[in-house]
Amino acid sequence: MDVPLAEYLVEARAPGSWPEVGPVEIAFAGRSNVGKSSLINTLAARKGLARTSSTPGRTRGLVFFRVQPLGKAELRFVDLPGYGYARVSQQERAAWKTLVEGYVADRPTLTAVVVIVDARRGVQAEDCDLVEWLLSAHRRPCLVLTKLDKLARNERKPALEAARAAFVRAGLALPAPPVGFSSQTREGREALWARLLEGAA
Ligand SMILES: Nc1nc2c(ncn2[C@@H]2O[C@H](COP(=O)(O)OP(=O)(O)OP(=O)(O)O)[C@@H](O)[C@H]2O)c(=O)[nH]1
Ligand SMILES: [Mg+2]
Repeated sequence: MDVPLAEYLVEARAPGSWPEVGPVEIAFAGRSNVGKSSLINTLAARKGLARTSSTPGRTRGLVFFRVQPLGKAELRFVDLPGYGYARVSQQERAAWKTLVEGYVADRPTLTAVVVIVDARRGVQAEDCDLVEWLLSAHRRPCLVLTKLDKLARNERKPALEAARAAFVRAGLALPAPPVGFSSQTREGREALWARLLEGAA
């Protein structure tokens, strides 16, 4: 997928300070350091669009990007701050919840939330909590296993199956099987674009 337009729009750090409602939005959520910002850059084919870092907790606010895939309507990508980082105070955790939940619950143009899991670590309790909450808020989760390059080829399919099984065990029905992805090799990029555009249509 060629992406002729990909640019930073704005970062919102206070609840309700979102940009005016416009094109359809797709949000990217997941544990701190899982590779959310890298995945946005890979989809957009722009190296430094979303800020990435090996230090967890890099993305603080909600960062909005304008993105237009070739021949399709303009969209927005929303990079959400990560969760599950141990060295964060109760107060910061509560602020995260207010910020993210406020956006996800009320944003009329939000069509999908991409839930990103580290293929090596697998699905964790917080990931299940997020998906459970998304489903209860009638938001469509799209599960992605990233950093697939860190697994041997023969470990990839079992990892995808294990992720799906973890949600089933938690009693959570995902609308579609997980997409395997790597920001390093760009594996899964076309499959994820297809999935996202299917949802946006
Ligand atoms: N090998 C490999 N490394 C990756 C991949 N995706 C991200 N990384 C690395 O993982 C680290 C975190 O990536 P980010 O994209 O900043 O992660 P994030 O989820 O946005 O992190 P926060 O904003 O801090 O929550 C960086 O060092 C990336 O280079 C991947 O697919 N493969
Ligand atoms: Mg980030």
